[in-house]
Amino acid sequence: MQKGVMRPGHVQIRVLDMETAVAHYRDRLGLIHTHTDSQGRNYFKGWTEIDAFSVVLREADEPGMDFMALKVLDAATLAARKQDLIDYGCQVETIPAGELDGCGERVRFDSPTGHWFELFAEKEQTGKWGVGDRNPDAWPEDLKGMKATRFDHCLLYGDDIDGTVDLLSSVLGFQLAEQVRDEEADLRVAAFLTVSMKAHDVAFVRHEEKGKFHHASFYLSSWEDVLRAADLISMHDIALDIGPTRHGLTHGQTIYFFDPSGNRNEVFSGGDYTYPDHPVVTWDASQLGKAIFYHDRQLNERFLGVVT
Ligand code: M3P
Ligand code: FE
Repeated sequence: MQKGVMRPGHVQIRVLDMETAVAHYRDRLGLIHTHTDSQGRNYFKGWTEIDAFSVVLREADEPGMDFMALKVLDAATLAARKQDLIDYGCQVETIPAGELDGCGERVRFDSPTGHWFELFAEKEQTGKWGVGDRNPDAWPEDLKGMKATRFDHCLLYGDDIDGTVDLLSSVLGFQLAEQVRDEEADLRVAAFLTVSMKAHDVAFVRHEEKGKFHHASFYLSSWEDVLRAADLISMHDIALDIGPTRHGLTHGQTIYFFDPSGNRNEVFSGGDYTYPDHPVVTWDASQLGKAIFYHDRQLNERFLGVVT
């Protein structure tokens, strides 16, 4: 059921060295670097995004994800969902407007997998970068690197994925679009959740440790652009994880690599769509190789094991 949660809004990622991280996200992924705040955090957006920012980098001693935020319809929805989260039993904290430059009040809450999420209703809108919304041209000519269009989703690793699926679906209106099930163990191994027509806005894989970050993913316009991203990864000796290939899950065309701090990034194109009446798509754990890498059909230790 719709609960007024629209879409992913931002992700705050920890990096070990800010200078090399800014160069990676700006010049290689091709995000627009919007500014640096008074705490030294750096803000970015994909060129098609209307809000002021969607990625925040914070310098820290360990890589990983601080939180992922979801944008809700309006202030009344934010207040209603805040109360629902408290009633559900989450730890809920209100972060005042302006703590992130240009962002309104945020409602931060924890989850059974140990990840921190946020809801917010308001953020400064700066429009699609370089084209605006009045007679917009097809694309800006001066994009860099992989020309990432938007922050699309995060994939997170944690122990109680059934608990987090229940929280996000019952309180925030997420729909389970795809999953991996181990029928022998009667266990859900992975869950792909959406609040939109996208195959996933956030996804979870079962893992013994709480609160782990597998990747942040950015949408590209075409398979051709994914292949071009692969060329750039070689040109600049970026640490490659896997790809270019296709996922069985969600059917996206993808490549994975690491930022200079060891956080995994994905760029992808295509993929399935989901309407509210669509049945859950299930992959059997016995087919996990094909579910993750549709071409290789083989699991890769680094892809499954390396998280920040
Ligand atoms: C994706 C995607 C795993 C599957 C990942 C799939 C880690 O990242 O965007 O569809 O099992
Ligand atoms: Fe992904």
